Amino acid sequence: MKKIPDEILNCLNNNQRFLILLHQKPDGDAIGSAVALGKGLKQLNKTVDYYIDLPLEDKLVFFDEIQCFNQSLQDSYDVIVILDCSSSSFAFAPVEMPVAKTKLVIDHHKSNAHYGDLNFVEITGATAEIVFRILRGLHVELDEEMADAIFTGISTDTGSFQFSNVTVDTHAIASELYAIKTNYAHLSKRLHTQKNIDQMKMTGAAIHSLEILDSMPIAMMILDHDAIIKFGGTINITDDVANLGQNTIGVSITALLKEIDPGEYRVSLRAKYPYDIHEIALKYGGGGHERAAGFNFSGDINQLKRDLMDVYENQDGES
Ligand SMILES: [Mn+2]
Repeated sequence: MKKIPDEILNCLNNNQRFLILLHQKPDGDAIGSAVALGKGLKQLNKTVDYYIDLPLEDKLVFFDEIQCFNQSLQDSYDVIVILDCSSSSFAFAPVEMPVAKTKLVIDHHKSNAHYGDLNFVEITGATAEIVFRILRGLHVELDEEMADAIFTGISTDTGSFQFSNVTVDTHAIASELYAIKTNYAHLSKRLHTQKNIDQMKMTGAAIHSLEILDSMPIAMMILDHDAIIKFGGTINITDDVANLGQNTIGVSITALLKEIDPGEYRVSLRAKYPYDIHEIALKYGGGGHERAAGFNFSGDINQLKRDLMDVYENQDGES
């Protein structure tokens, strides 16, 4: 595990008044990193304010420290720390940005633009891994909430330790968290498995609709408008639903169609290597990545099926 550079630790040690910012729509890594670093700085008798994009996803609303989010801001700070955010335009920041001597960026995204006065960017599983190493470097003693915060960051950004971004450091840090709290099963279930009853029923409706296209490794799921209304609206369609098609053995491409208004669909596409579904999303005016993309759609579903089958037929055998 590489040491955190002294200039980063000195910046945190030798200043007094901090403001913590995150990316817009903060995820588990952003929130976990903020809670752990904020509480760590307070333990060193620093003052810490947070300016965070609310509301949070339900599964993240359990840290006591959240009560300190978005209290009144000062006009100036010694340091503004921006966590888990690859560019300044993606940061959630006050319209009137307080002045600060130093803008410190701490992040794990390869694409980070190094937009701070001081930047610590390393490709790790989660920003929370870096925050853990910083807290160790500052000789902060982690309490159970801080351990939960680091675990939340790592666990959410690594898909519960399933993604290819997991390293020996990820597990080394996780193992150190067990010296602070002996059991993370409850937290893991909260972050990855538990849903409210409407979210459960919505997921069930999506699975019930699962269809394999013409014996190809392509899955389609449709949540029709009635199902979406019946189970509490699109807010209850959890992130993992599109992945369920992909979890079906033999499936390489999945389309989840959400009928947000009658005849109007929001389509989420997922693909496994080597298939690239980004082009279909572009064709329909959407966007995304090679393996995860989305677009709005109101046309003929049979044409969409044809397009998906063409991706498979045209890209099959390529690598
Ligand atoms: Mn992250």
